Amino acid sequence: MFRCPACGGLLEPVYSVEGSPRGRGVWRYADLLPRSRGPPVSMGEGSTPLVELPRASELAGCRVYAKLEGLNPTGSFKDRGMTVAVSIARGYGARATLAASTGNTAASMAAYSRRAGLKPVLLLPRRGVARGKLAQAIAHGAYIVEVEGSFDDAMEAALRAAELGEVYPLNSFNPYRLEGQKTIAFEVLEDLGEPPTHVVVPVGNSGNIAAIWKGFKEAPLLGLPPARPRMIGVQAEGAAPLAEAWARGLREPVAVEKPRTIASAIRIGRPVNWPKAMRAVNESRGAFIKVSDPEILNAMAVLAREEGILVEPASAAAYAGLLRARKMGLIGEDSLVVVVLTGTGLKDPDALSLLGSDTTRYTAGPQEAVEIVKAIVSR
Ligand code: AN7
Repeated sequence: MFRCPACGGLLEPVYSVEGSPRGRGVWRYADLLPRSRGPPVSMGEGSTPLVELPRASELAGCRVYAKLEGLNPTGSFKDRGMTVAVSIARGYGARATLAASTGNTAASMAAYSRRAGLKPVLLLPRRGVARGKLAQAIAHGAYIVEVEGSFDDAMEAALRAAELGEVYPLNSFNPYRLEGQKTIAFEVLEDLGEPPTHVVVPVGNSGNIAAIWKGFKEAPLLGLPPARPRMIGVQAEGAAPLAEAWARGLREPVAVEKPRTIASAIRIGRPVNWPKAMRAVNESRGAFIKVSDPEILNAMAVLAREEGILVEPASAAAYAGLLRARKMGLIGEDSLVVVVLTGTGLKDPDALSLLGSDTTRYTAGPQEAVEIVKAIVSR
């Protein structure tokens, strides 16, 4: 399933029709989305805010806008792909859905599958998923198998289980997922008013960066302005199969056996969509780069404290990547950069707690509390 019968490669839908955007959200671009039998399984995904980041721009030394994907129904960009793929699954008459996940796909597929009346089955790396994401999947009544090993081990199990044919696979090797996710590019072009020079995206299984690039290439079919931003894919140092390959000039990812990073969403050592992602970065004349965990936490703190935007570590990696790319001279000061902030910070309380500081917290009785407030504001 989802492999080319001739060469075994990844599948990619193409469109010959031209259309124009109508309505809101992902389905605003229905003319360039796969059609399913029956109405789409939708709950308002897409049409997320594109906001200017004044302080983060100053710090980066170029104009920066953020696409707030954490405002999707289940808190990440995954909902864009899920509305399309789950609609197709229901149209096919599937009864159960399956995915391996580092957490956000799990939450999204569980929610959309239940909405469609399908039974969600998840393969999750044991102890590898942020608490809030696991809680979401549980709340939606997903069947959860915690796999001993990494996400990549869970993915291997998912590929084998999908071969059984009894269950509809919803990982991003399913091309319908990426069709929904490409709408990020359409929205950026409509909302920014001028084409961005760079789009910075955190990379795990590497589907999203490929999806967004496909969106930019198809945008003229919708009457949107042509744009060829450089796609910058950011990985965490301890889980950087693509950034490592890029640095060494290799054409294939350098597999990571035991991926490590605070950014659990992108703790992935063998990205399944790598051929599409490599092509996107090559065609757009972009780059893959990597950032350290301290850089990720710093970026998270800047976004939270200077901009009021709470994201998870994987999303903060994109902004950390922009700072790094500016220092490397990869992105110039005249650039107009869109950073895709892929998911909300609310799902990962353990990561958030690393941002806190003892010097700003007090315990006191009501009387003493007033004195402390006085002292703080007069400081
Ligand atoms: C917040 O949920 O792979 O490069 O199983 O949750 O398309 O994989 C999540 C990935 C970036 C990377 N930011 O996107 C999963 C999963 C967040 C994410 C990515 C993920 P891809």
